[in-house]
Amino acid sequence: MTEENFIPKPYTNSIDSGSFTWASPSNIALVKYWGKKEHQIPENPSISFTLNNCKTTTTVSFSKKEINTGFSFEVFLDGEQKEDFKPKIETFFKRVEVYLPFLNAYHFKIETSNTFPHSSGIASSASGMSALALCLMSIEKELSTDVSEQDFIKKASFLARLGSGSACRSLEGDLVVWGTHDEIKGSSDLFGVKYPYDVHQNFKNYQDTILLVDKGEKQVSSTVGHNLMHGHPFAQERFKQANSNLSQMVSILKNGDLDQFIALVESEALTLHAMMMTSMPYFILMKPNTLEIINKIWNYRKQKGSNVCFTLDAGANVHVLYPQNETASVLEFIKNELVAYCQNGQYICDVIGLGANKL
Ligand code: 2P0
Repeated sequence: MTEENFIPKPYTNSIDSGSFTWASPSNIALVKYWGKKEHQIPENPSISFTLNNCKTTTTVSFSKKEINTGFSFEVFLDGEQKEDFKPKIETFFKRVEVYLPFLNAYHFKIETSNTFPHSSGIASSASGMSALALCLMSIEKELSTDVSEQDFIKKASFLARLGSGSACRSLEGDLVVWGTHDEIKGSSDLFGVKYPYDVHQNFKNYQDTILLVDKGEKQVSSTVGHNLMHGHPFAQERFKQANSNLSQMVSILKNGDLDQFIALVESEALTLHAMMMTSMPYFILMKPNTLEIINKIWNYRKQKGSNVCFTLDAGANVHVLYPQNETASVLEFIKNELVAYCQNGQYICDVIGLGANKL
């Protein structure tokens, strides 16, 4: 498939106004996307768990304009107008205009809210951009007669990617691959696909407790972060490693080997941060409490023979991952030993989920 396949045929229906609402989750990468080419094409394939509780709900209301004078939209977060959200959406609209030619014909009111605190350091771009892409696809579906369920999700993921790369992994569950990989059937640089192979029982209802270590503004925007991989001395090796890690992940997901899973997932997290520490300019996005938590997790795992492990996003928060059968004991450990390292003692319990849904 190529980008051209996503340009729609002339619309057959006409519609003056309406409104659609979608809820879309965040996701946490196991093999990380870090580095992209032009047009939001990833340098390497990635795979993520779709989350269940960390979601963005977005309503897009639209009404036909009298004259086509560029994009016209307003954005609200929790009922409050957000001027500072507009540039990112304007950029998104420009990128997707050729694929959604109706964007110029309507005025849009975009109302959004998150189930997680806005400045929690949990990226809302994945859930936010996927929810917005889905609402726009619902409008397109009204304007066209022949959009299959499969094409709908594929194009929504394609559009979400153009808003924010990782957003294309937030439409379906419970594992999603984005980026072409020889061993993963149907995988594409253009959109995320539901992981197509067997997944061992060990990974069903896998738990993710997000420890909010630092809720401040992101030190490095993801766009700046990805750009740091251009000319990075270790970039090519990293991209190769991500490919081979994804190959390994395919067998781990099949055989359910949790020791191998833990080693791969933690290594991916630390490699992501190592890339940032070794770029120019360089950044340390972990905080002292991030390291305290990592060491506590390692000690606990050793002492108790637990399968708990961690992963990180491009920030200081820690995602604590563990199998469902350890939920009670790991939550006890988190409360007793890790909450002290969270800002205001805050953490969010999540579990892998099934993807976005229309409300
Ligand atoms: C990921 N992250 O795979 C990686 C790991 C964060 C750490 O994708 O510039 O918001 O919008 O394409 O997707 C965060 O970057 O970046 C990210 P853009 P995005 O989840």
